[in-house]
Formats: sequence, C-alpha cells, structure tokens
Amino acid sequence: MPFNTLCILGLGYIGLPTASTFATHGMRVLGVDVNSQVVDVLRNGEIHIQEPGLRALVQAAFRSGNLTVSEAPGPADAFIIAVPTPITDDKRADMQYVRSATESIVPHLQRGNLVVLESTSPPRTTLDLLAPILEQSGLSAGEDFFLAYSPERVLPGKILHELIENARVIGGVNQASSEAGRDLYASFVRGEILLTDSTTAEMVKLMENTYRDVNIAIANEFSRLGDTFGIDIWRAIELANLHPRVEILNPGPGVGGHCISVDPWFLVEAAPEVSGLIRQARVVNDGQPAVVLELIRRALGKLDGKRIAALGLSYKANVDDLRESPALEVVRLLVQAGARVATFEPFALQATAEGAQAAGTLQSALVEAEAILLLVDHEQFRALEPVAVASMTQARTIVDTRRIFEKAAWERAGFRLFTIGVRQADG
Ligand code: SAJ
Repeated sequence: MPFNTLCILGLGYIGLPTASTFATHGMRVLGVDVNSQVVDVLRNGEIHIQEPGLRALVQAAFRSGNLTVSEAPGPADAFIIAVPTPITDDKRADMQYVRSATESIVPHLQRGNLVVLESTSPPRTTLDLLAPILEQSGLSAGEDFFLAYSPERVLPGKILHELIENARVIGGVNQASSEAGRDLYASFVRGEILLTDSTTAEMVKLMENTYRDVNIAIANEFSRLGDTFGIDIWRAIELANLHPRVEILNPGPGVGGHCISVDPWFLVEAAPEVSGLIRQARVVNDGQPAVVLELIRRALGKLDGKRIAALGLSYKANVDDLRESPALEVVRLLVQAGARVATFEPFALQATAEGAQAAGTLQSALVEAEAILLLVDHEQFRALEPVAVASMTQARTIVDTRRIFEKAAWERAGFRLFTIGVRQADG
C-alpha cells in the first residue's frame, strides 16, 4: 500500500527523528507540535533537543523539501502519534496528549488512511481510546481506515541508528492494519518488522522497559546487600555475570528518564493485584537517591552548610534530558539537608535544582567545593584526571554513584573515594 504523505503529531525525542527520517527517505511529512516555540525553533533551522546527529538529519530533511512543520495537523495518507504519556502524581497514566492528538486527526481522516500510535500507553489504549475517538469521523477502524500501535524502542543517545536498525513491532487492530503499518515503516526500517495485534504490541513495549527496571532494581538491592556484608558489589556482579545465563545491570543513584521510571506504573495501574513485583521494583529504584544521601553523610558527616559540587544532572550519560532524573532528586535531598550545592550539567548549563546554584563550568563548580559528588557518568567526567582535579579544588572527598573513578588513581592524588555499593570505613 503506497503512502506518500505523512502527518506526525508530536516533535519530541521520537517524533522529530521519525519525521526527519521519513522525509529523508522520500516521504512528504508534515510535522506537528502544539508548542509554538518548538515549531519556531525548527523553522529557524535550530533544534530544541540534543541527540547525536539529529541537527544534521533535521537540516537534511528540510533541505530535501519533504519536511514542513506546523502547529496544526492537515490531511495525509498516514498519521503517527508520538506525544508524551506522563504519569500523574498518583502514578496514573495521563492520556490527555494522546487523546487531544487523536481528536485533532478526526477532521482530516479519510477512507484508506492509516493511524499509528507510537506513544507508550497502557494495554488496550489503541482499541479502547483511539478507535472510538477516530470513529467519530463516521469511518470504521480496520475497515474504512487502518489503525495500529507500534512502539518506539530507541535508546536516547543512539536514536538515529536504532530507529532504522532495531526490529519494529507493529500491532494492528486487524491484519490489514498491521500490513498497512508494515508498508509505511518499510520505507526506512532495516531491522525485522514483526506483525501482531495492537494490545500485544502495547504490552511488548511495557514489558521491555519493566524488565529493565526490575533488573536495575535487583542490582540496586544487591548493592544495599553488598554494603551490609562489607563487599564490593561491582566485583560480585562482574563475577556473577560470567555465568552464561546471568546478566545483572549496574546499581546507581536511581532510574530516571521518561520511559523506564514511568512505564511500569502503567501496568501497576491497570492490574495492581497481579503486579506486586513490578511495583516493588519501582519502590526500590525510587529509593536510591536516599541511599546516595546516606553514603554522602557517611563520607562527610554533617551536611548542614557543606559546599558540594554535584557533577551531572541528566538522567543518564551523554544526554541533556533531565526528566525524572535521580541526580536532581539527590541534589534536592542535599539542599533539604542544608548543604550548599553547586551543580554542573555540561549538556544543560543553565539547569539546576531549586535551592542549588548552576555552575557554568567545571572549574566554577569545583572552586569552592568541600566535596565532589559524581551523579552522571558523562564521557567528560570519565576523562577527569585526578591530579588536574586536585589542582582545581580544595575538596579531597569524592562520592561516585556510577563507579567510573578508579580508586587507586584518585587516592594517589590525595582523594578519599566513596563508591555506591562498596563498603568503606566511615568518614
Ligand atoms: N540505569 C541504571 N543501571 C543500568 C542501566 C541504566 O541505573 O545498568 C539507569 C540510567 O542511569 C537511567 C535509567 O536507568 O537513569 C534508564 O536508562 P536506560 O539507558 O536504561 O534507558 P532509557 O530510558 O534511556 O531508554 C529505554 C530503553 N529501553 C530498554 O532498553 C528496554 C529504550 O530502548 C526505550 O526506547 C526507551 O527506554 C523508551 O523510550 O521507552
């Protein structure tokens, strides 16, 4: 089935790369975002998010003449919805953006069109939320127009590569819808395209991220046990992972980002009576910032009035995304405990937590610090030389929540190094 024109709703971390990739593969694409600032930034040849290679791809898409952006959708052969699905404070899926994006398609929907939802959503969203809204057009889902769910599965930092190379699951409300979805994505996806039904596709997405969350939760719980028994949990994990059927992930300050720390709650909300393990994994991972605070207390003693340089605020290495970041939570806890925190986030220089100061450079973060707290394993921080750091600051205590620093090298330069999951004499 040929699709020549495409309308993508939502120009964020998924929508913008997807729109640009379709455009550079010959599709005429209308990219839509209800945020007029986003549309303005893009029209001016800039981008509003950082992702390796994205700027060049977006520019190429505009140059090809195939990409235009707007605040409102228009008619197209196919529609893709890639808007956020946040959680509310009481951990329920907030579907307002999906709902309003779907509603905005209705006036443009025509016989033979395809609508694909990519936003991570609770099971049955395509059938129970999208289909009834779209059928307000008078057309019938699966018969007059095609409707499918296809999860985005790309890893921030590697989005452009994974968008093309990852396997793609497409779940239609019927077989014809799945096949229409395959015809659309086949224009650029090189990974295998696998067809299923819409609810299975929704579950697949939630299961992937939940599996990772539970795996990280067990790593975090192991690190607490390692601390209890006075061992280096990183070494223990390394040894356990030599077993051919064991693959434990890394402990850390917690799990952030808009995906893994959010998606498992969709399952808990939908079926609380059968998702106790999933809920507990969330509780363990959300508890990690408090574990980090305890480690800092152990390293520094009293926190009130202590000047701390916090390195990194994003939710993980080499990205600018601060959503649900455990690093931010650690800084908040420190500020609450009375510490004076200077934060340095190289990917978002202005960013900081309430009550903390944003330092524009590493030097200015370190200059007055009494202790250094490593929260994100950015490449730039991995490359830090202990002797060079010692010359920038009087601080001689480092707390490493990502285990990127080599103990011996930092000790040679005069530092005391405290690492999460490694028991050490109290400071
Ligand atoms: N983290 C750890 N220990 C680890 C690995 C990660 O503490 O061993 C932390 C990270 O620091 C970060 C969080 O977990 O705070 C999540 O980071 P991530 O790199 O594991 O995942 P995301 O959220 O960037 O991307 C995930 C990916 N899902 C899986 O790998 C199953 C990606 O493929 C999805 O497309 C993305 O969620 C999404 O959009 O849903």
